[in-house]
Amino acid sequence: MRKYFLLLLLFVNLHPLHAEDGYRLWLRYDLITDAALLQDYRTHISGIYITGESATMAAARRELTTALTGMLGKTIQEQPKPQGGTVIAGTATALGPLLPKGSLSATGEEGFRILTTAGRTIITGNTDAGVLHGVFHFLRLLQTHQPIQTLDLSSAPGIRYRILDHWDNLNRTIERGYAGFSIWDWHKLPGYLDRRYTDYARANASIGINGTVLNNVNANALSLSPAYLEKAAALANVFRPYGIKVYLSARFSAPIETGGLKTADPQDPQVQQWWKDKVKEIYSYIPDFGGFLVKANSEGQPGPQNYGRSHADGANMLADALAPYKGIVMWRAFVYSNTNEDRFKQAYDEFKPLDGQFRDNVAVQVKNGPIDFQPREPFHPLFGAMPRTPLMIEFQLTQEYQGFATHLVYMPPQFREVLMADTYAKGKGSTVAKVIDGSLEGHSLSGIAGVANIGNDRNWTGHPFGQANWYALGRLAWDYTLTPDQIADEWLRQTFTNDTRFVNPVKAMMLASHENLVNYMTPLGLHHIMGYGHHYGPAPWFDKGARADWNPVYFHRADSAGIGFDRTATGSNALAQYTPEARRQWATLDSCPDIWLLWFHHVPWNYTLHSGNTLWNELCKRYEAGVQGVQTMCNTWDKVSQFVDEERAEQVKMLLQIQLTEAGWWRDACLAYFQTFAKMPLPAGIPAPAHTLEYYKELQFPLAPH
Ligand code: GCV
Repeated sequence: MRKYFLLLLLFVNLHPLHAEDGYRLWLRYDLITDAALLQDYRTHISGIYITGESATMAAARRELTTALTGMLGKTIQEQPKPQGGTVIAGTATALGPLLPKGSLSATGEEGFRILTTAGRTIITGNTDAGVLHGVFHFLRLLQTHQPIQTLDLSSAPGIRYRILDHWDNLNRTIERGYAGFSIWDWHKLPGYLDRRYTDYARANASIGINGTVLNNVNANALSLSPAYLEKAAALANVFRPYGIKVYLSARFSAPIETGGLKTADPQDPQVQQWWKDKVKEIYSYIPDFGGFLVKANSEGQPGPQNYGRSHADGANMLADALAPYKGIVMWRAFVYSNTNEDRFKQAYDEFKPLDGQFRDNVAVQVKNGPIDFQPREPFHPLFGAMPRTPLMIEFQLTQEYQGFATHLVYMPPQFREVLMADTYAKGKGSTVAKVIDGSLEGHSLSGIAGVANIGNDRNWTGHPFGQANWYALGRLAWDYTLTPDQIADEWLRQTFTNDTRFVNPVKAMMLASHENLVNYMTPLGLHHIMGYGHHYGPAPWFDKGARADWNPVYFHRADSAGIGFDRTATGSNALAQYTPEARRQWATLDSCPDIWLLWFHHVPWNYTLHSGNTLWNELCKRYEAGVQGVQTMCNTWDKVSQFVDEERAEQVKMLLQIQLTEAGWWRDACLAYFQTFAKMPLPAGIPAPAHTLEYYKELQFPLAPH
């Protein structure tokens, strides 16, 4: 018996029951193992003192207690009054004389100040939510092993609406979701509040996300029915203490579908009244409801154009209903038509003429690029083109076009490429970031949204590294001057370990990962060449889609003369939608950097690129470089995974192997296909495709997630 007991003990030791499964995200708060640092932190932190009784301050108290106790390995409790080593948290008003002189005006409604004085750490802000953000920042400093002896820092978000868009359906499936089912258990709501909802709110508050759109933009009108509003209200109650508001995607035809009206025409007084009544009802359930996100007249969704009205007419009707409650409308510009000669141009053509026609509480939400979240896209030409309208930017965290939740792709380099792109709308320096933070035109409404990559998988995002993109979206929305390097660094330290033998090589791997993906999927400006419908794997040959602009052949236009979409004046002239200065970089074969080439030009196969290689040879080399890049990632992981827990080490290893196989599949299938046009041999060092082109063409994935 005793023998079995000892064996059991041994087993438990080797495989702890509470294995590291990724659930805790970047809020792990484990004991600090660096003895000197631990000693230092213990000296500076003896207890906490929290002023304020709100639910938000209660959350701050819980977070500080749990986190400090965990990291310092001793019980940290509230003290009756501050002393040396106390961490004090409260608003400026609540702290009163405890707060030394110093301005909080720069911290606004959601920002914070952290300072050390008389041996105490003070975390403060103008609001409880600001204090909570400060608490999370302080904990981030500890988790990333920063010095805390002499802190004096202030921070405020650069962007007002920092939102996650969930494409979650009421039946718990997720459109383009790869991490399980929806975390919203609609059936059990409102009575059953999964602990996950609180942890979701904590995670978001820790990175400054302040809004969540609960349901898919391809919306079900039922989400606005009383039964579902009650459920949404239950979630809003959980999120409220964390400074997070709930928004809903509104189906434009809801007045017909659930209201019994004959029309949803935004000029119809009955329809307008229906929305006013509906909004009033929503606020009776959710007093701080954020507003609506709307996908209208896009991919079959109903909208104002069904009645001969414009996007502005539709958005303004909803905006008028929301205005008395300070709610906003996020009206999406993701529209494309089959009649435009170039899908690239449609959103600009439809929306630019409406500039100045939207109400003050409307933001037009524009995808980062003109097509659809491709691995690399030029910035959307609407940025800078609608000076009288606040424009939000929408990024896609869920990896619809970037390898699902199977590929390790760290997106901030891509986000940064877009945010730092210069629109030249008001001269040099008119970056996309300045358009969307409102500073270029003085808009107070500013926003950034990320299509969530979250599901009910134990680790939330399917791939353990998918968490980094969620984390980064929040951090960048708060402060877009943070570099991808800084964000990766802090995420790795909190999520895995502070050991630089792990952090440095893995950070390098993350920073290279997006370019690797572009190379093995869509190098040199190729785009939209993935499998039809589910978007899994390569299918550049596909030409059977019901609409021309759903077919890869429409986008790459390969023929015996060359490859690429001519968007110059000799082609669709989409380039004319950019300012002359912005367009110049892409306008000619000479000026266009190789990485953007096939977005804008139809290029002869034997044309010599800036790299010195012919187009065909460069294409082959890039595909191969992408695959080799993944091989390097595998090698790196094999060397450093010893520094982290076995469970996540193994998960990432397996996923990287799948990524390697799929990268090779992309390279082989694409090169086998494009070679039929280029009619040139593979350059030296590029392996022959593993299978025939027919083999790749015949692969079917009817049940791939989509
Ligand atoms: C929610 C792409 C996706 C669709 C998505 C759409 C959108 O087309 O494939 O699934 O629909 O974008 O952003 O509305």
